[in-house]
Amino acid sequence: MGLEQEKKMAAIKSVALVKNGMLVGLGSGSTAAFMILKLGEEVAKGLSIKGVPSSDATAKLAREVGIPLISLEEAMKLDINIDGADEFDSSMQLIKGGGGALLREKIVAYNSKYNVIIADSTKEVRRLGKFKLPIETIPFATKNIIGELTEMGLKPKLRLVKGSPYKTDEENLIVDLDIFEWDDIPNLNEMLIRIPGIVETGLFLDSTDLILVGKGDSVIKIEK
Ligand code: DER
Repeated sequence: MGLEQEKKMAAIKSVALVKNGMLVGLGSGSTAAFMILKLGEEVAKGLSIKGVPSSDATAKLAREVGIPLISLEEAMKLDINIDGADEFDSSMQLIKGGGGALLREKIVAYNSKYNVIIADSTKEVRRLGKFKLPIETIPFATKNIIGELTEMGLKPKLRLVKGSPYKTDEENLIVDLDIFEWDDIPNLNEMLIRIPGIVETGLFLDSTDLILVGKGDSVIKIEK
């Protein structure tokens, strides 16, 4: 099966976990988009849920398929959150943020009782960091942050789109880091978060309850 099919199978499997009356976190990215399309079909057949989108792009797609949306503050606590990932390892640690939505994604995940990741088989890695780690930075501090992280050997690169700095839904800037040589990931995360101006990192540590991975023509379950 191709990667698109793997994404789709994992997405469809995740929707089976969504029950009537649930408040659902809606992730961002191409795999999450398959989940939203399937969820829209179920809503059209009578599934009664409310969704909290983790990005403006996800909110747009969810509206197009008829998923009723509420704000995070209206929901307060979500029953389930379904999102994609850029990488995951055997201890279910993730790198996310390839789509630039890491801040709201992490906020939604934090406020969810149960977190499900859906992915194709290329996302499973033995060691995090082949995918560059995105961090979200306040523009006022971005240049200084890049300077400091350069000195630390993290090879920071400001994310550009068509030659201009990529702007997140919160109007912040994304910097991508090379962390492959870094052994102590939790320590790296703590250190990054302490730097003023770094709003959040794409390291999602100990926040995932279930990973559904499309592999060939089946879906593998990885859980705590
Ligand atoms: O930004 C993210 O973390 C998204 O979930 C995304 O990068 C996942 O990638 P996908 O488009 O392959 O699902």
